Amino acid sequence: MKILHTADWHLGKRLDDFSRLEEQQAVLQEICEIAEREAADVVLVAGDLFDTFNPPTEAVDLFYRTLKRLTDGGRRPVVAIAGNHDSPDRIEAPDPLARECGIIFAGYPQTLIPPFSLDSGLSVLQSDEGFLALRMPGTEVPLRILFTPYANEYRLKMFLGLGDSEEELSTVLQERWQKLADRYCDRDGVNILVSHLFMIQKGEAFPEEPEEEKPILHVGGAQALYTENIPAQIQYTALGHLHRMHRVDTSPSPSPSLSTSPVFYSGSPLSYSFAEAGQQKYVLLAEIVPGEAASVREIILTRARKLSRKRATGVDEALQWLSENRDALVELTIVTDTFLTARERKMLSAAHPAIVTVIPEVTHVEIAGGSEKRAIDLSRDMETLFRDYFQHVKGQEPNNELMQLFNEMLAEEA
Ligand SMILES: [Mn+2]
Repeated sequence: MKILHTADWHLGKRLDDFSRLEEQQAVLQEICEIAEREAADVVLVAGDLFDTFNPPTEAVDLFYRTLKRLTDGGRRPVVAIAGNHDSPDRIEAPDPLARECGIIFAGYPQTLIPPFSLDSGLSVLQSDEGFLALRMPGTEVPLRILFTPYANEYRLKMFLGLGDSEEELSTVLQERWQKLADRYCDRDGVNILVSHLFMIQKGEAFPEEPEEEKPILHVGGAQALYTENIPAQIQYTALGHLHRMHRVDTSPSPSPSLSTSPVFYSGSPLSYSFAEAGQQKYVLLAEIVPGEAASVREIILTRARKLSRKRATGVDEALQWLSENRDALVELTIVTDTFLTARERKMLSAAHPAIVTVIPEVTHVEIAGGSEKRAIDLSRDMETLFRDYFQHVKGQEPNNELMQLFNEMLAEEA
């Protein structure tokens, strides 16, 4: 059985003033082509489908068209769960219609998928809160999916019937998963877990989260979930949330039957912040047969733009680099001994279509002290800064007439 694992599409997300819609269209088309080329049997989208609770129309449009194409006329089921950026109700709203196409949405950890079957041969064999068993056309092997969409700690504990209990979330989720696995996951089928959570291998350091993903730490920081919480029956764990593709663990629960049971974040299909600059993006293809270890292939995505962080010394070096990297979205730091002039800023933006941010890193050459550099203290008042600047550029103090003029302009500006 071939399982295509992707996550963190964040449809509708922009980078400051720059729309990413065209890139999102291109990279989702790429994912569709991969599913078709590899003849994937099922597609998992592990949360953060949209970037906001109320995504723009064009993002919603792209989302449904992509899922519809992925289903291949109802033959290839798509299972999509909510992440912390998604509205669980919105995700589940089109469910009755989506099921007709072979798309299964889960917004909550306690979501119960009603059993159904399609003419294509796809059917939901069994269903429980946070669990479903699927039969795909052309195979007798059932696919069992434990699913846990994102929920904050409070909602998760309410669902698990814990109220305000102090009990560790990891312990109670483990018990919940184990109960489902013991009830439904034997060696006659393929057994997987899909979730949008912050999970690490016990004893490992916390990986860096993208800035905007920080809030979820309350499910992961004090209340870390560990790969050892995953039941031994599970052959593959498909995670969403962290935007860097990586294997969290190879063999979390030593199982007598499985030599390995990989746990992966697929990562996002596009770099969404400059913290992800230079990252390669992927989808994952897990191939699994009952009772055996999954093998996982990392497939590179190529159609989104690169995010580049460049630190240049001086405007000339920056211009040179920009001309050689025209396809990237750029965060540019310029080390300069004075402020950037309006003309220089103009030259920079004329040299490249997608400079998202320019950060001048101003050093200052003391005329008297020779070539020694020091940073300018920007907290000083405007008049002092101007005197300093004038002194630097002209090598002399501004006269009183000039200072008067400057103060007049400053007053008018205020
Ligand atoms: Mn997330």
